[in-house]
Amino acid sequence: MLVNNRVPKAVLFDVDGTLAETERDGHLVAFNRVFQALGIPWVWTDEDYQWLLKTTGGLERMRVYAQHCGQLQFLEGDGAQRLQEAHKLKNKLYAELVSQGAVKPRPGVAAFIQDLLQQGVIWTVVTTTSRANFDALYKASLKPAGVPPPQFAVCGEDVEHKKPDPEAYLQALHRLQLRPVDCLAVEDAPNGLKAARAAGIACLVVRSVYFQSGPWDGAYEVRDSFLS
Ligand code: XBP
Repeated sequence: MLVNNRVPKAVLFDVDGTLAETERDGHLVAFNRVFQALGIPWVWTDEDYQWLLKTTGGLERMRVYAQHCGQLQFLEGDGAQRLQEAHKLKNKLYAELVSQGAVKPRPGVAAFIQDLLQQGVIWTVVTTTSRANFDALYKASLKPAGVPPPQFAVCGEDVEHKKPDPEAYLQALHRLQLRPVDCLAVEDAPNGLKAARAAGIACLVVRSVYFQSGPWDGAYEVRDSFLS
């Protein structure tokens, strides 16, 4: 993949929706199971979740939903603690789903990354999901599909501000000791695109199920698949 006629030195991949349809096949399923298990009176539909994905971070997403429904008891005291427990349990269930094979890499992603490595390009992960989620996905889904390990993974715990803030990308650039112009980001969602662009990095968008329509302003290229 050329960016401005040059092979980039590093390609920085988002995880959720980009490497795999983790939101549809993992996180959303786990959220709804946890709500039922903990007696939280919420059932998120695909349509709800599409809107909720505008908020990055699982805990932040639940808080936005509580606010949206006017269920302010979940925003402080015992209620807030319940949401924190729900979030921990969601990630545990997510890891279980992933280890059971529920989340497959997106078609062509392994070959795309292998091809980069053959050209001497570094691949890294820049996500604001929890580290345990990426580790579970790598072990159970990406590695068995032939995806070599990334040089490193910047994850949600490493940053103060999640995407669309550029912090995760800036941290990756610092660790790589590379300039933005030497890198390419790969994202599936407007928030990720914004984060990459705010860090000055060109961004390839590979649209995922919940992000069929942009806005994709500033994208280097927008595709539907790693195969095209
Ligand atoms: C991905 C997310 C995450 C996951 C859930 O962010 O939005 O919130 O849906 O992960 P990014 P957690 O696009 O930066 O990878 O529950 O661990 O937050």
